[in-house]
Amino acid sequence: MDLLPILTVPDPRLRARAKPVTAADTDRVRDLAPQMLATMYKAPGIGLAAPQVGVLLRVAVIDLHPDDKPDPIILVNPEIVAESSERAVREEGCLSLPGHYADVERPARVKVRFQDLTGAKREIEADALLATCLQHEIDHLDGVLFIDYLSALKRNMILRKMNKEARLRGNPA
Ligand code: K2U
Ligand code: ZN
Repeated sequence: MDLLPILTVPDPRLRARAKPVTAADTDRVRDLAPQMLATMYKAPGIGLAAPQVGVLLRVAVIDLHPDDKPDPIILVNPEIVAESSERAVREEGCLSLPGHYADVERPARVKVRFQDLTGAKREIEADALLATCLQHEIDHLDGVLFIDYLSALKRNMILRKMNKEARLRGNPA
C-alpha cells in the first residue's frame, strides 16, 4: 500500500475548504481511503483528513484502536448535525503540526452524519476521544486547525516555529 506524504503547516492546502465528494469521485475515494488509513497507522495517528495528504475532498479516516484490533471508520462528506451544550477539554495534537500539543475545549458529545464508501448514509453519536477526533477531522475539511482555538499568543508561537522549520527545509510558506 502506498503511503502518502502528510502536509505540514504552513502548506496553504491545510487552510483550504475541501470539496464535497460526488459520484464522480467514487473510484478515487475508494483508492484514497485505504492509502489514508495506511498513512495514518504508520504516522502513527488515530485520525487523518484528506487535505492533510493534499487531497481537497471531504474525506476523513479514524481508528481509535490502531494497535490492537483495528476498527477503522471511513467518513465521506461528514457533517456535525448536533452537539451538546456541555463542553470538554482534551489535549490535542495534529500530524500536520508535529510536536505541538495543547488543551482544546470542544462540545463533549456530537452527532455526525456521513456516507460510507458504498454511499450508504450513516450516523454516529460520539463522546470522549471519538467526539474530539471527529470534530478535529471535520475541522480539517474546512481548513480549521486545533491551534485556531488557542490564544493568539500560543497560536503565533507555534506558527513561528512551524514557519522557521519550513524555511530550514527549503519550502517557506
Ligand atoms: O488529524 C490529525 O492530525 C490526526 C490527529 C487526530 C487527533 C487529534 C487530537 C485528538 C485526537 C485525535 C492525530 O491522531 S494526533 C496524534 C494523537 C494520537 C492519539 C491521541 C491524540 C493525538
Ligand atoms: Zn490534525
